[in-house]
Amino acid sequence: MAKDPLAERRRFLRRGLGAAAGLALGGCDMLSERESVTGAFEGVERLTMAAQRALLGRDALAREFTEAEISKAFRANGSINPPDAGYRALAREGFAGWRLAVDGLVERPLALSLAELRGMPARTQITRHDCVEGWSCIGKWKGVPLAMLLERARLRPQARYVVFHCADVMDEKEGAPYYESIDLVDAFHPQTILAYEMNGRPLPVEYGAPARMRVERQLGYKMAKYVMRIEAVESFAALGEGKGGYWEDRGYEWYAGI
Ligand SMILES: Nc1nc2c(c(=O)[nH]1)N[C@H]1C(S)=C(S)[C@@H](COP(=O)(O)O)O[C@H]1N2
Ligand SMILES: [Mo]
Repeated sequence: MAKDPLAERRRFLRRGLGAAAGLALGGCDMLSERESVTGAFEGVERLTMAAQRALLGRDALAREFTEAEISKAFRANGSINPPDAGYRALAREGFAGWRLAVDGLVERPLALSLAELRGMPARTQITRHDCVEGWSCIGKWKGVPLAMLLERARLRPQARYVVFHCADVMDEKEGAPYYESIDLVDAFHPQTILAYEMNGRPLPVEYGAPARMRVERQLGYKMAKYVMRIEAVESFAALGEGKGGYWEDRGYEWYAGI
């Protein structure tokens, strides 16, 4: 997966969801037939976004777990060590020079240091991460609710989506950076946080240092790692291939609700 993510994903797209069974995992669980089919994935396949939200409610919380249920080894997936020069330079300095931009359709653009983020009100949650490849891991995340960042920046009324721009360029030939987008329902969901701690420690590089999204009602690919910039937009049509995210541009559904 780490070596050639695109090839892995193409296999996934070709063969469908059931085919991921048999991957070797450390400390994480393959979703059981029952859970993966009825719990996570059929939700995406069978229900429309509107139907799912009508059934579950806009603010329904994802299940939270106990400390004892935290996976011994959380699988790292996708980019795990961005080679990009700018990112490497920030990482060498312990991200002292990193600034999170919050901009786009906002009244007051922000540029926040890690220390400033850590000084804001935080939420901690122990949740299960479900990847479309068919594995899941439970981890504890601490971070700033995205709602607080958006409130501080003051969204303009035209804003309809929030885009996460990441430091990792996925495909060197295409030069396509990882990005993702969510709508305002997910953006203001109480479990949607910009996490800077994992299992009680500063977020390690494999998992998206210095900060990554947790969007707990969505599949793993929505949870952007290495977030550099949060942009409020009216439409994501002008970004990438126009489908709202790196994997969406390669065939995944934009709405990955679980
Ligand atoms: N920037 C960035 N974010 C990313 C990815 C990535 O490759 N780059 N992979 C996504 C996918 S498919 C998954 S399953 C999760 C993996 O997060 P983890 O490494 O903490 O398991 O990150 C998501 N966010
Ligand atoms: Mo994933």
